[in-house]
Amino acid sequence: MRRKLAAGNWKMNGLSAQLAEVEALCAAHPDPKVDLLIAPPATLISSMVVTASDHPLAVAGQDCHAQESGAHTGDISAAMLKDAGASHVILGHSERREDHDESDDDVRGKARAALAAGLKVVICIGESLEEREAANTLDIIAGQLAGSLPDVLTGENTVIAYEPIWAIGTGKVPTLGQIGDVHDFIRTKLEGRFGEGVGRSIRLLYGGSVKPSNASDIFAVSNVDGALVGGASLKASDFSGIIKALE
Ligand code: G2H
Repeated sequence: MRRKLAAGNWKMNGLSAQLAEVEALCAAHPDPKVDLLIAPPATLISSMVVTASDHPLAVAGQDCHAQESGAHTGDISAAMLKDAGASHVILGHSERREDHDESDDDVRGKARAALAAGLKVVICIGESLEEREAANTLDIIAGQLAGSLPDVLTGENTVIAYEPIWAIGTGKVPTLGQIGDVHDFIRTKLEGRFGEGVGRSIRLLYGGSVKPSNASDIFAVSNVDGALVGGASLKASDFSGIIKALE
C-alpha cells in the first residue's frame, strides 16, 4: 500500500515571512494521515526545517548539481541540501528543463548524486502541448522515464511526478481519463523495468494546476498517489484543502 503524498513546490517564491504559512499548515494538520513535503527556495530550507521541527512535514530542495562539489558558481550540491536539513530534492521539473536546458541525462546524473548523498528524489516528467496534440504523449513519457531514472531506485527513495507542461500554472487540467492513462502507463513501465515489487511501490504524483476544488477528483484516479502543487501550496488554507482531499 503506497502512502499518499502532498508535496508543495514554492518555486522562486517566498521570503522569511512566508514561513508563517508553514506554521499555519502544521497547526492545521498536527497529525497528518498523508506524507507532507514542501520545497521552498534554497534560502528558506534551514529555517523551514526549524519551523517544522515538531512536525512530520519534510523539506525538499528544488534542484541539485550532479557533482559533489567544485567550481559551479550559483549551484548547490545534494550534500549541501542534506546539510541544510532537506530530506528530498525535486529534479527535472519542466521549468529546470526549459530554463536551464536540462536533459534526461542531466536529470539522471543529478538523481544519482542525490541518492548517493542520502536524499530522496522527486523526478518530474511531462509532455508539452505540441507533443500532446501530436499524440506523442506516451512516447515522450517513456523516453523521459528511460532517460531520467537511475538504474537503482526504490519506492522508499523515489517519487515520480507527472506534470504535463501545458497544465503548469495555466489553470488547464487534463481530463481525469488523460491523467489516468499516463499514470497507468508509468506504472506499467516501472514494473517492466524495476520489477513488480519496486514498480508498484514507487509513488506517482500528478502536478499541474492542482487546487482544492479539483483535488478530490484527481486523487480518485487510479495510480495517482498524491500531488505536486505549485501555486496552491503557497497559502496554508489552499494547501490544507488539497491535503484534506488526499486524507
Ligand atoms: C507544476 C506545479 C508544481 P502549479 O509545476 O510543480 O505548479 O500547481 O502552479 O501548476
